[in-house]
Amino acid sequence: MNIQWYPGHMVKTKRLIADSLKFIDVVLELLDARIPISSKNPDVDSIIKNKPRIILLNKSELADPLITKEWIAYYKNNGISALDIDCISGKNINKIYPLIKEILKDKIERTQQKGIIGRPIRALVLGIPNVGKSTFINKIAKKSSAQTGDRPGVTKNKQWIKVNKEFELLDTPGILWPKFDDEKVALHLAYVKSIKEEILDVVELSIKFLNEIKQIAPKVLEERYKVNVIDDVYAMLTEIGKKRGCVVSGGEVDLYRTANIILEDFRDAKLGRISLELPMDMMDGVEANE
Ligand SMILES: Nc1nc2c(ncn2[C@@H]2O[C@H](COP(=O)(O)OP(=O)(O)O)[C@@H](O)[C@H]2O)c(=O)[nH]1
Ligand SMILES: [Mg+2]
Repeated sequence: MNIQWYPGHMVKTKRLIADSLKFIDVVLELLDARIPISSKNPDVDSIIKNKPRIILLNKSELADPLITKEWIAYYKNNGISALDIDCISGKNINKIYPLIKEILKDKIERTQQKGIIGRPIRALVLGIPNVGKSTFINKIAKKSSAQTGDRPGVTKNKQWIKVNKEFELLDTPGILWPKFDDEKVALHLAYVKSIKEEILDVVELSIKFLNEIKQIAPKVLEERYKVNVIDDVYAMLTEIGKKRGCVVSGGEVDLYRTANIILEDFRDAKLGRISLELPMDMMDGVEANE
């Protein structure tokens, strides 16, 4: 599988983020709770340097809650503040500001000692496309002020969105391009739809997906699709297609339609809450998952 995506954008993005950093006190780094490794841009640490940062594991209502807990503990053990959130129910969104105040406690005190009052804390939201940056900004600001969708936008003049009297967000989130030299990373990004689908073969993608799920949660496939989990994943895909009535005239199975059903089922958590990456995988990179 050969995936080329967003060529050349990273340089521009890095510059935009670097420009914004001088105006902000804290970075909110959004990751996808199902794939915290693949949804993280490895350059982010060098881009934000030593700016205080909070990791937000978004879409956590789609991820395995026990594994998400492990991730939060993992970050904590590594001295990184992290919260699991979701922008649908708003879980933990109200814990973000108190956490920021805690992290910036010393800085806030110093500012007050200097006699500077009324200066809001300002945050920058960062993350890869589709991780939920715009939705998050809308949710935390409780209004539809940021535009949702995949369109990477660039604003010339900085605009701030008020969350409360003391806390503002830059209205333009920083878009980080995911890195996927590693096929596994590319696949995981495609499963959660953070890579545009049209550049991938959906049938091939679903085969890889079934292969992975077969190993981590075989029961899920048996229960949802009423098929036997077998070594021949292509045969399994065909069987799922038959069971789902994805049959074209002549009795042939429409694999394309079947593949889309399976991937959409995963994305909507109809296969249950599945996390594809564990803190344990950090030891040897995501390859350890295999
Ligand atoms: N299930 C779920 N979907 C979310 C959540 N947050 C955002 N989304 C969806 O993810 C998609 C991408 O969101 P968007 O805010 O446009 O991502 P952006 O590209 O990072 O700005 C949209 O369909 C959102 O509705 C979440 O917590 N849970
Ligand atoms: Mg957006």
